[in-house]
Amino acid sequence: MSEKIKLAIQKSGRLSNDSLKLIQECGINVNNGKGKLTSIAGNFPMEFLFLRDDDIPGYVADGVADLGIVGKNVLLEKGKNIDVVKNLGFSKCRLSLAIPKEKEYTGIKYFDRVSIATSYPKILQEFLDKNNLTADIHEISGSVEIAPNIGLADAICDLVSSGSTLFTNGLKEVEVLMHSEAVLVGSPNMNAAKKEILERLLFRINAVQTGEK
Ligand code: PRT
Ligand code: ZN
Repeated sequence: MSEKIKLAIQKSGRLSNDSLKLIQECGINVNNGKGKLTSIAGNFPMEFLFLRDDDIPGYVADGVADLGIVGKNVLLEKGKNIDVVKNLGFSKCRLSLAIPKEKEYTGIKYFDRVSIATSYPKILQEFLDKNNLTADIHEISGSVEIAPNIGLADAICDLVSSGSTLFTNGLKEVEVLMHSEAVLVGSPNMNAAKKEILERLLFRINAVQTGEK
């Protein structure tokens, strides 16, 4: 049987449509019918795995998938030793600290000895350490913006794109920890045949991106 490269993409969420669109623009047929967890491209040596985005870095690190499309934010948070093969330029956002809008922001020392709610404890802890700050991190998996209003935390660290969620919840963005976008990640342990398929894929992605400029 000829070699296929396995690409993990988000099953449903903010990355899904643009990931599928990119693959289709590369001329690769992908069938992601409802409920499907895997599928095979008819016209390119590629197999798809449809997963939760949080699981993608681990699957690529373990070699279950050869490639994945995931937000840089999730990649850094999971801390897996895999390569960013290409920045994809969609799903742009930033990971930021935000505080209640009526508070006066005095600079980064504001965050010393406060409590911060986040779904990104690792990236936040690294930021605090780098700035010699001690804070109490509350890890929560969703609806982080509600935390200050219900008295769970003094501040939040979450993804922001338009800023309207912060605004609606009476918060203001005061520090940016990182800028993020979707990235193509790859296992460092691909065999020669898979590397050759990756080169063909990258050639097509580059052509798509050049065409969009
Ligand atoms: O189910 P699964 O685990 O696969 O998906 P998920 O719910 O964990 O992730 P999903 O689909 O919400 O987001 C996937 C990726 O999209 C993220 O990891 C980011 O890389 C990227 N992305 C880009 C965003 C946003 N923009 C974004 N705005 N992810 C989340 N948000 C949320 C943010 O958390 C906040 O609640 O949108 C809200 C803020 O948006 P604005 O426009 O009001 O500022
Ligand atoms: Zn997720």
